[in-house]
Amino acid sequence: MRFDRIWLDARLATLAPDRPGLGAVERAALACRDGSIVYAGPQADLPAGWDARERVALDGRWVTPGLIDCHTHIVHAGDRAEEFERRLNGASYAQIAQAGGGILSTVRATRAASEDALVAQSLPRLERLLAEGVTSIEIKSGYGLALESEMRMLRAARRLARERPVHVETSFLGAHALPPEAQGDKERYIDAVCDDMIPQVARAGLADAVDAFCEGIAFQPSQIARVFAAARKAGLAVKLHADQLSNLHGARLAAAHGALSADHLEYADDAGAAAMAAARTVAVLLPGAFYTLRETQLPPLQSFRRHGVAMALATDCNPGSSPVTSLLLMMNMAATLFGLTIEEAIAGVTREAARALGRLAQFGTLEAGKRCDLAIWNIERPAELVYRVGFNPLHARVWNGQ
Ligand code: DI6
Ligand code: FE
Repeated sequence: MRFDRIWLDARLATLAPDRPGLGAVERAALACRDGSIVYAGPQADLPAGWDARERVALDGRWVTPGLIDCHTHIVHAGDRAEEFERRLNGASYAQIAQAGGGILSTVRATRAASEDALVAQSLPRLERLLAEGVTSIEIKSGYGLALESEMRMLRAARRLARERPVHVETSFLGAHALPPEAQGDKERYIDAVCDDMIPQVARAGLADAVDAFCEGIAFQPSQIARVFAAARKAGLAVKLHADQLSNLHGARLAAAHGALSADHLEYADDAGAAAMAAARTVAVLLPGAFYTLRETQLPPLQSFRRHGVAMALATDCNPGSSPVTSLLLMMNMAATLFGLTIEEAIAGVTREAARALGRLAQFGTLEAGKRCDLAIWNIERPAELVYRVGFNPLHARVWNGQ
């Protein structure tokens, strides 16, 4: 067999679902052809007579699947440092939102930015993620809140995939907040999201999924249900910002609509976890927002484990509640603040993040047939990826075999 490239003398954390723990293989080799993994396993078991155009000796380095950030708002304009100062002086996130700041201040900046400006402002954030071995990223709209500006955000997100070697999944988040011109009429704005925005975004091929924010400061479950029905009609998968600041039974709602994921979930309850397990909806934990908002309510981890809910981890990179561009830091926070194990933290940014995007068949593990997305690390043991704070041990990143 002739490979394009082979990495030799590696230690693999394959994350293969049929193997225990991280699916570790020592003294391993990994080979790729045409951008896909064609072999990942013991070096001694390589098919006889193999040959490769290029050989890379890894001297025992660990290889994980390329990291996946499955929940971000990295496309936006401006920042909210001033709001951060206000929160340090005692204002709450919800108070600032109700006073027309928060998400709406980013909406003003984003509406004023051209597509080029959005790409230019988002690239440095993307580059920080790539420098830590990220090979796939989900990007949401939600700071336009009108057809034209939402589409501009999604086009900017799609362009990032052409500007850098990374896979981008986009989510339309029109139901993120009520724009000022709606003058308080949430029902009418949701009409526009369902009847106008979702069909047009879908027709333009700009979104892979539809997301929404179910919260007192955003939209009610009945309004979210209408958004999800419109998404289904347009052939798009759904996901939900659920139970972040209060329990509106968003976890149950997401599960009832067969959502790929329900995200945040600090206020979700055991019944919500059970419903998610039955619907195979992934729990996406976002410790950056928990930390930034100084939340004290922990997501119901024991319920997720007991019911067998898959758990992913992401940055939620956004200018307000999670100005974070480090997935490694999220792994550390998820372990220290939420109590995730090392295996859960690593699976959460690889296999389970791919599952949360509905892409586990394409990437997220080191198995033959998957896209050859790798992160190669200068570490002695996998726990080091979670243990250090603010240290990046990436040796090399491989995307699509390159
Ligand atoms: N929850 C979040 O954490 C982000 N959006 C959401 O629905 C925050 C967005 C922001 O504050 O700009
Ligand atoms: Fe978010």
